[in-house]
Amino acid sequence: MRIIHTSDWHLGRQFGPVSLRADQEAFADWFVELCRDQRAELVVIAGDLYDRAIAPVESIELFRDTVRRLLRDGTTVAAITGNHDGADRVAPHGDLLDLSGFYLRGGYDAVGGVIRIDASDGPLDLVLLPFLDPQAAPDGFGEPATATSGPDAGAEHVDAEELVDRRRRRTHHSVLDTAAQAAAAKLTAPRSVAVAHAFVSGGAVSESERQLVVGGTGEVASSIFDPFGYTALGHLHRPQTVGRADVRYSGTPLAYSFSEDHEKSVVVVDMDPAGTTEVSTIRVDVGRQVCTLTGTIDELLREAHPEGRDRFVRAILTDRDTVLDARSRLATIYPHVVEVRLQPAGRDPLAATAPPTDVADLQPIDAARRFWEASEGSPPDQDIDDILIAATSAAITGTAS
Ligand SMILES: [Mn+2]
Repeated sequence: MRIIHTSDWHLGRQFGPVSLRADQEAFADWFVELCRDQRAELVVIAGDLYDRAIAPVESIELFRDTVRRLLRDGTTVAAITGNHDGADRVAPHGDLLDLSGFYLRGGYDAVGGVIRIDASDGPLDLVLLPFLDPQAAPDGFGEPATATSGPDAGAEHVDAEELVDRRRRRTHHSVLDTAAQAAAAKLTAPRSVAVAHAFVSGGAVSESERQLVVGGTGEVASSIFDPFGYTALGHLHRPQTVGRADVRYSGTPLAYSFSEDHEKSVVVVDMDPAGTTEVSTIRVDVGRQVCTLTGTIDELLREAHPEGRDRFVRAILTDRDTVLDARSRLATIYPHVVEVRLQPAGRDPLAATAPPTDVADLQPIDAARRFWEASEGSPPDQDIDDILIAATSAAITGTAS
């Protein structure tokens, strides 16, 4: 059977100030067409269906319409919620949707279950593991180092203090591991697929994701997925494998930040009746790519970079003098410029903030000179140095007014 794996559609997302609605609609059309051409039997969408917990109505309609078209073509569809989705709003009718061949799961409700798919070449066990917030777990779920942890625990009496302590010990790893192992114990088909939304250790983050991870998602070990034949992951926006070839992130279908200047793709998994897989990727050829252009404004306007005409552009201007109307001037050549950053040549913002190692021995005037050089790109000239000497000695003797 053929499975197509995608994730992180983030419907409703903006790129800076620009709506991505048209690009997301183009992707949906492209994707439905692809699944038809590829004769996919099962489509899995590994979370972050929407960009925010309360998604715009037009995004909900786009998602529904896309799933409906896939179902109409005879494809089974499975989707889980990610950390961006409001699970309670996205998946409350999951059990009803099962009847249509659309398996949608979110939150803790049905976690640990196995869905039997009867494919053309035999049965498949499907395990849906949505993003699980450890703080929202039911008591007794995913608590490490207790004999009673597990989805069926909770019958024994524990006092309030112990409950709080157990809650504190729960992690993303412990709740996901509990859910995955509960499902693994119920596998009976000769092959299985897990779908999860998590940050698996060893995965490569891009600039844009680091914030998200620090903000909410702890790491989980890839060994959680050992029991499953193929694991379709969502959360990281760059396509990649983690641990083994059959544990894989599809990445987003579109570039959602300037750090995503890599190719976007969906994953095609061919699985034989015994569960042996052959995995390949197909490049997504709709949507706007991104690029970062660096130079003075005159350079960027004069030596027009042809790749920038079509793409979302981040311009890093190295002019040492003030640049007026940079965005509108750049837009005459790069119509999709969405970010302009000033980074005057020779100045290194990172060097200016790196803490010196010998700070205890440093005299104030030396610290001032170093700071000047780090932020301006060259040592202070005589006039500036006089000012620095006056300022630092005044600060020491307390004569500053
Ligand atoms: Mn995401």
